[in-house]
Amino acid sequence: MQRRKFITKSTLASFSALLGAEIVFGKTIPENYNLIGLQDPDPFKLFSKNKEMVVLNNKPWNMEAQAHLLDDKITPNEFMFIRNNGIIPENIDVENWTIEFDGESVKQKKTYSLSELKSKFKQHSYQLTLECGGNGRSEFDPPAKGNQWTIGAVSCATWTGVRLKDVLEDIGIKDDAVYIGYHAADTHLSKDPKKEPISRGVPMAKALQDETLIAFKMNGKDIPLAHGYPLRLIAGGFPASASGKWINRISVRNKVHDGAKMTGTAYRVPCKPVAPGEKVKDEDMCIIESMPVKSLITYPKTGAIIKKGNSLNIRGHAWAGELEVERVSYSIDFGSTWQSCELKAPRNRLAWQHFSAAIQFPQEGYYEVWAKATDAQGESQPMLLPGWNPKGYLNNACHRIAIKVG
Ligand SMILES: Nc1nc2c(c(=O)[nH]1)N[C@H]1C(S)=C(S)[C@@H](COP(=O)(O)O)O[C@H]1N2
Ligand SMILES: [Mo]
Repeated sequence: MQRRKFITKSTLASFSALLGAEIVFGKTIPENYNLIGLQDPDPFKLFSKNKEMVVLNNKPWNMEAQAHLLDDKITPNEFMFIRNNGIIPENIDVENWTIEFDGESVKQKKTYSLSELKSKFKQHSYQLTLECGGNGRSEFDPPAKGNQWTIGAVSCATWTGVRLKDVLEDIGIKDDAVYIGYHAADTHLSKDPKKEPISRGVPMAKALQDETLIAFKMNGKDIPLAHGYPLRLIAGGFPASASGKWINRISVRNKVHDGAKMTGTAYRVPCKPVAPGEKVKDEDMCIIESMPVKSLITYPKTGAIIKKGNSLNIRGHAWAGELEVERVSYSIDFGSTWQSCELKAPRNRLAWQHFSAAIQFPQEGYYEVWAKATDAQGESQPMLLPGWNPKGYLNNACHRIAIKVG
């Protein structure tokens, strides 16, 4: 007969430390037992996300959508991807939340409370596309480390806040300003308070655009905690890593901001194309700015079956970083021929655009419907992978869905 094994004294002690309480009958806990108190909370409930969202990581929390979940014209919270580099701040004190402006290129440091920001400056709302620079990373070969995003790290919600440029004007900026960098309240995974999980920014020209906001509302409500409550920077069209969540400080720099994840391979790609797997010198890496043209078929869901003779109405969104999308085409013959989709103008600059098409199929069988967008400068999506880069950024390959007719 085998004797039941119990957890060791040292495991028990570490469990108690993690729980912050003595486990009173701890001695009788069997080996390899999962204490409820140490299990992860349900992330769908915790973040009010739809059950079909896909969790890529729990330390830190990272979650993506699937194409069909992004069908809404304005992305609701339940379908919005979450990308965290560190630990979400706890016990946020909104009443005393402030944002400080400092750096070499401010005439004077200045701090605003949330209510000052809201009352002193005009408020603006824009629908803004946020796509993680690593969206699509899972397809690169050789593979790139990091969250293995498929296609779901993109959103387009309505953000309300004050223009960063109005605040910068109030503060007074020196002529040598080059870049702004954000600082935020999240904690580094090491829990070292001296380390920031991420501190990125944008060039001055981007900081001064009308649509660059210090936002306090998402889709008309307080920003959800996971998305930056109570204050976040929004720089639509740039990799979403430039849109700092939980921000409490913005530095106006007289050089390119050198905060966490601004250097090395982080959010930087080879300035010129390289062979897959090639080592790239640091000076040959360029910071990602405007995101490339891309599109997503959000209806129907891949695998849909339609009756013979019926036409299929597809729809989706297309976006092109800082540019407008000029055209979206679809193909049902693996890219041999392309037909035009109907394409709507964006609600405002930097918002994704909606496309649709009614497709006729020549006969029963299996098809793949491909979508391809082209931006205002004539740049189109590649059908398969774009250029390889060390961290697997900027995969803007065409999206496709499978359809059976008959
Ligand atoms: N403070 C802070 N801001 C942040 C991040 C973070 O980890 N901490 N992640 C960035 C990255 S990499 C992305 S893609 C977006 C994701 O925004 P979301 O989680 O609201 O979708 O937030 C950016 N802002
Ligand atoms: Mo990101």
